[in-house]
Amino acid sequence: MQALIFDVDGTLADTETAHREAFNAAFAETGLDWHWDEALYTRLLKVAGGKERLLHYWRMVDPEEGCGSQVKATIDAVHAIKTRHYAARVGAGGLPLRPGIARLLDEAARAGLPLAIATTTTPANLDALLEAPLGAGWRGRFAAICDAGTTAVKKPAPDVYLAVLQRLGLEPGACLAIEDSENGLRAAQAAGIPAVVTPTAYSAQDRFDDALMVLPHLGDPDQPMPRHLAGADHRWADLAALRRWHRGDLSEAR
Ligand code: XBP
Ligand code: MG
Repeated sequence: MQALIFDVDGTLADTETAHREAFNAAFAETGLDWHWDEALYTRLLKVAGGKERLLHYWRMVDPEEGCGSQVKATIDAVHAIKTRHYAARVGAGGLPLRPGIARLLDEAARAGLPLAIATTTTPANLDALLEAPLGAGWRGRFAAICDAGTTAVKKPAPDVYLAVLQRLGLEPGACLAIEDSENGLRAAQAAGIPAVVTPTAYSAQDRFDDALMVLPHLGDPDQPMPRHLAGADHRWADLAALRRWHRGDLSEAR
């Protein structure tokens, strides 16, 4: 295993409630009588990319208007407002990283293991989310960062993972992806990258066939994984465990 590739939303942090609230705040600010509750947003998350999600929803609720000539300009405007509301919610440490993320990033840095990000989210969201927990120089911790700004075609297409592999100069099988959703798992698999999945409440009902491992989270000494999942002495996923799983030694999972 020569690199770890992290998804962002749902993986580095459980962000989708903040995204959902930001979308609803943008609808209210622009006078759109839309409201995305948890059940609806869970379904809409099948469409990766906030702008793509808005277009999908608009065409679902108003097929005629959703295909009009002004749709792209309106979606761009609403999404820019949403991105401002999202930054207001998660900025300045508004949302913590999920268990094990800071610990693994530090361990990888100590081990000299290259790290990368493969996400469909908007670049500005990364700075808002990561500057506080990882510091102002957070981008320097990643050998490659590919997002909606670098890669237009969203998950489950492999494009963003293929872009990361190209920047890393590594073969897919030499890497391990950490994801939270079926779209993300399918994108990694389509790029030939084995993946560990840590679902959130929004993706709990997704299918994760052929994931190396499906874990509630990566665990920390103060937030261990449930014993039945991690085995007696692996109550959190450290690099040694990820390397074992990457080699195909999934004995803890039995
Ligand atoms: C999850 C997504 C993103 C977010 C919303 O990205 O699909 O679209 O839901 O962010 P990830 P934007 O690949 O990190 O799981 O509105 O900026 O798209
Ligand atoms: Mg995700």
